[in-house]
Amino acid sequence: MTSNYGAEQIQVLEGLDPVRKRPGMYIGTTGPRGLHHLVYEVVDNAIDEALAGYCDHIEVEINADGSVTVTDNGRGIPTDIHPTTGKSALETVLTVLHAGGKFGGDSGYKVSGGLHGVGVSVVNALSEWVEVTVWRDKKVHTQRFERGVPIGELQSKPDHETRTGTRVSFLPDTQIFTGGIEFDYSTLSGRLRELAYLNAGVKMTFTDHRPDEPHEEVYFYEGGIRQYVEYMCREKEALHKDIIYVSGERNGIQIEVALQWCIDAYSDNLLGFANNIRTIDGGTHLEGLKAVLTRTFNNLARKRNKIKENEPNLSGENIREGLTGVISVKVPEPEFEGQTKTKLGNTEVRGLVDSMVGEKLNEFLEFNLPIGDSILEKAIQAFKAAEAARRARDLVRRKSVLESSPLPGKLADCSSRDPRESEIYLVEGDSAGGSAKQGRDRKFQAILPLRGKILNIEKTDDAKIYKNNEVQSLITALGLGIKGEEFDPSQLRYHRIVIMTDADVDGSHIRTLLLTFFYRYQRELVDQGYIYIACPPLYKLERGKNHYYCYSERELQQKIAEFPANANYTIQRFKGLGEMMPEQLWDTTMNPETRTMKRVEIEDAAKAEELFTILMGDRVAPRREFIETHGARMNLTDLDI
Ligand code: 0RA
Repeated sequence: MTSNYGAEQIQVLEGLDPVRKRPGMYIGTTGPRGLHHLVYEVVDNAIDEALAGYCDHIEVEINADGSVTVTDNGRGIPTDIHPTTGKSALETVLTVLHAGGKFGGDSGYKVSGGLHGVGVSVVNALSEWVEVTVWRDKKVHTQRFERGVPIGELQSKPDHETRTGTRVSFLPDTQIFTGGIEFDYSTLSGRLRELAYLNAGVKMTFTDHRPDEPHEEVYFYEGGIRQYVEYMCREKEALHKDIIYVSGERNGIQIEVALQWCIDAYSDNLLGFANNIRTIDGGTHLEGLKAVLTRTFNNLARKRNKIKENEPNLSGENIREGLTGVISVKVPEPEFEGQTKTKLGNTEVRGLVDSMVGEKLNEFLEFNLPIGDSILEKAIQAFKAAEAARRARDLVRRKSVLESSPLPGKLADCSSRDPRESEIYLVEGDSAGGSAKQGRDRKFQAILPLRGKILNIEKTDDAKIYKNNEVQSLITALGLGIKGEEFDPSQLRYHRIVIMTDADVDGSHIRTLLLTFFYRYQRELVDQGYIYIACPPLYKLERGKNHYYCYSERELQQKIAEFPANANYTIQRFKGLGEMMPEQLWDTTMNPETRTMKRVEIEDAAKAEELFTILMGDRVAPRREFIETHGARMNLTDLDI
């Protein structure tokens, strides 16, 4: 082992005051997302220890008091005294901004970056208290901090064991996180599972001690992203048995790719990660991968005489049809771009991915001719289907030009012609549509009732989608064109597109489906923030002449708890929007003065798309299981990550 960390390597930077003054600068928001970033920050440090080869178990616990504990079996934060600060390295790491990152050296791979990677000191600054325990040098070292300030010195006691590692417990500060400090189980479990997939061999244990019976889950994947792809394809029928996997390192950049084509899938689902961060907006790693796939399979197709000399190449989309894949790169100095910093910008990565994957994929295909052939067969089918779809679209376009696309009959339009003030509510069924039509302000609110399940997009192709009546009404009502053509925001007839469905499983199903449609076919609408989710109440609580609308079971229980012990009250549960009086719907859900709406972000839609594949899969059994176990959770709060 060459690493020799001395405290002197820490450079003295700034204290923590700026973090408490402007938390948003460090963690993005002080809402739920920022709150959860605190956990990710500590976990990232432990992951870095794992990537450096010193840690293989990370335990995350939500404690009964709402605090979080992260324990790893790494080397432990150094505890020796820093020559210039005169304080321990541990205290320095916890109280000095960016100090943790200054332990670069030869300790291995420092991967945190981009979204997080701000340092544990930020967690310390934004916590009511932090307690750190380090096992190192046969001693147990502990220190406590409150709002970033050390409470007493570092305490060191002899340890009878020789274990090493770090434990960080913290309670987020309610003075900072004014919206509350409640951690969401599924948000954390989702991320920890993802990290376990991305870092093969690292065991993640997640325990929630808040319920009476603690709930524990273990995520441990020796196959890493191969198993991730396997998991994503679990309800689909594979085109080839073994997942295609290539990995390697070029110019200090680690590249890993896992690919699986499925027979019964028609879109492509490629997830990109850079330094363990999901790059929703893509970037150079995905560009490199797409380019090499297109080139490799076109070359193969010509070599195998599947396309003739005078025939055109297959498009990238043809080749990726039915493909599920993960690319994970680890870049020493990542550049993240875009508004949400979720696009990898390092230009060198494109070529490195292209050449590394190209070499290894060609080698793989040489030894696995039948796999290559069946992928090509599928791509050629996709090519033919796309041709048919193009003809179908031409037909639609010609028709709509001739008829100047009349608005759908069941659209109750608003009177305003100014898209900036106009809203359209997409509601499920005629009964809810009726309430909404009567309840709305017709000046700026339009209603479009959609019948039942609009259609099964996963199982069909573009041509069928555009022929579907409900989709056609949706597209014409919104004033939109066709996928693949330039999105022209000036054509959009409403700047708020509000999905308003019942708060039950069917409602969430339809919401998922609509979000998937927008995500796949009109992504600009999501990107530009035009899509919203209405939040109708679930209950009406009446007591005497007062009434309250409650938007969750918890809110209802909280309200009831405020009543005196023997209070008389009645609860009305709204089973669907159709059950609400039009004016109730207006007051609670549609009136801009009083309503709550959630703007859909790209991650929400991406999540919906993932769920959609499960919900719409051909096999009924896993789908039922999914709805039974997750139906209750797939509520509106899930969209508020
Ligand atoms: C600085 C230097 C070393 C390890 C760490 C920090 C470290 C930080 C955290 C935070 C959570 N878990 C952690 N584990 C380690 C290297 C120590 C050495 O060279 O022995």
